[in-house]
Amino acid sequence: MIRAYLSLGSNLGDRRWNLSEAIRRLACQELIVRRVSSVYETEPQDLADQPWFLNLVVEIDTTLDAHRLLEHIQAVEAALGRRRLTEKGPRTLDIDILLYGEAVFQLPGLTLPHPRMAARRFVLEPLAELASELRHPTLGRTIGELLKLLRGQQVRSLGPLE
Ligand code: GSY
Repeated sequence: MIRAYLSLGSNLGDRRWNLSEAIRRLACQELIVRRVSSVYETEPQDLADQPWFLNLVVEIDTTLDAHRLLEHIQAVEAALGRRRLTEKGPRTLDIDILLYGEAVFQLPGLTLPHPRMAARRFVLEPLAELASELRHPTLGRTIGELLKLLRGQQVRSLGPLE
């Protein structure tokens, strides 16, 4: 069983419903959703001219290997009619694997830990809520320490999802 952390985001349609339905569909025999962070309304990164996102992080235990986990995530995104109007633009649902145990590797389509997680407040803020003492496998700092290094990027907590 591997402990992993996933980042979920939505800025199209019913954002809150997209997130809760995604969490419901992620859970299966091979994947237990252990904890869900608060929901955060977050300033869009990469492409500023788009609606603000709702983001959260889920802590899971899974017996799926990293590639099967990615396939499972992609199936959940597809089932929710993932729409993405442009590459960095609005989307109904985005799920990223942030951490998969202590795994460190780079393969086409999957890099672990997630290569941009330490630069994103919309990831670190909800992740720190669940695991601030967790040490990033390659950066050697805890999630709480990485969060303190970030400047800018507006996020505000909206409390629990349900
Ligand atoms: O990488 C996930 C999609 N995404 C997001 C996001 O989820 N939240 C915020 N705040 N900005 C984002 N830019 C992209 S791309």
